Amino acid sequence: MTKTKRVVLSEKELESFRDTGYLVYDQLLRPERFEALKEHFERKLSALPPDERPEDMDVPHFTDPELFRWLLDEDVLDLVESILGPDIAVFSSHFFCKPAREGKSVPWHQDAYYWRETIQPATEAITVWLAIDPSVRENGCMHVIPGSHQVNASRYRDVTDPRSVFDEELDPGQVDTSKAVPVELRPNQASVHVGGLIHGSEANLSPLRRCGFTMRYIPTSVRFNHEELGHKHQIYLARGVDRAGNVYADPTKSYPEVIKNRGKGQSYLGTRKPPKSDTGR
Ligand SMILES: O=C(O)CCC(=O)C(=O)O
Repeated sequence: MTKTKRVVLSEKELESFRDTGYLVYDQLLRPERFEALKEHFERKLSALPPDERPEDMDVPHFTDPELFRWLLDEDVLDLVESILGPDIAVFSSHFFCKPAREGKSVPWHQDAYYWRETIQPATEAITVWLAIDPSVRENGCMHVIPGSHQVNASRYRDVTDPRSVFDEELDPGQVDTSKAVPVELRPNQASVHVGGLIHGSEANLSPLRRCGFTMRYIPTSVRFNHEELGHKHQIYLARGVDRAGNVYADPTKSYPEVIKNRGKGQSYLGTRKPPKSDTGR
């Protein structure tokens, strides 16, 4: 049995993460585990029904428990633990795969805005964005606005661009694009960003596919709205103990009814209540 390597971010790296709202991490998975994830993804992509977009492979873990091999990978959880502390839940996952030449864009947004009715406080969620393909400017890598999680931005509008993955975006007056930084990643490099960080990505018009696997986590002190949304979403205890009276699903089980209840495509969970102050930041 191979010994787990313990990933601990230095105090300097954590300080920079707290200031900027994101970081880049090298070689997240052991090479054989990364290869296994890639192969698993390629199989899923080949089996995708023709009327489903590869950018919209959201919450695949609800019907594919094998994905917990990576969502609960010890090295990934060590990285997450060094940011969130010892009590961690898997909140969500998503393959954002932009096909070559016709890949969709992701509008400027803060994840916490979309999740405001699902978890509270949503700003405490983090996303580990693991590059499956090279992710560079040319093929629509993610861009972030460093430090934007610390400023108040909560005005959104409907998206009209049919090539957009999401249907709501930050009002352009709230995004200082002159400060945007491209997050270019090699396969098996990952970025981590906080729920309040402003980020987005352009359409992929290049000949190179761009796929990332997002693994999303919360400290278990964050409250999941199981009462209202448990039929459309589930969370999973990953490490430590519950701190908020949450209900957790079983990672060995498949939950096809959850997918069915969400409906097709990028469905917002909840009733689109206006953001509370803690989610709009
Ligand atoms: O993959 C992208 O371009 C955007 C991903 C994203 O919005 C996210 O991980 O929250």
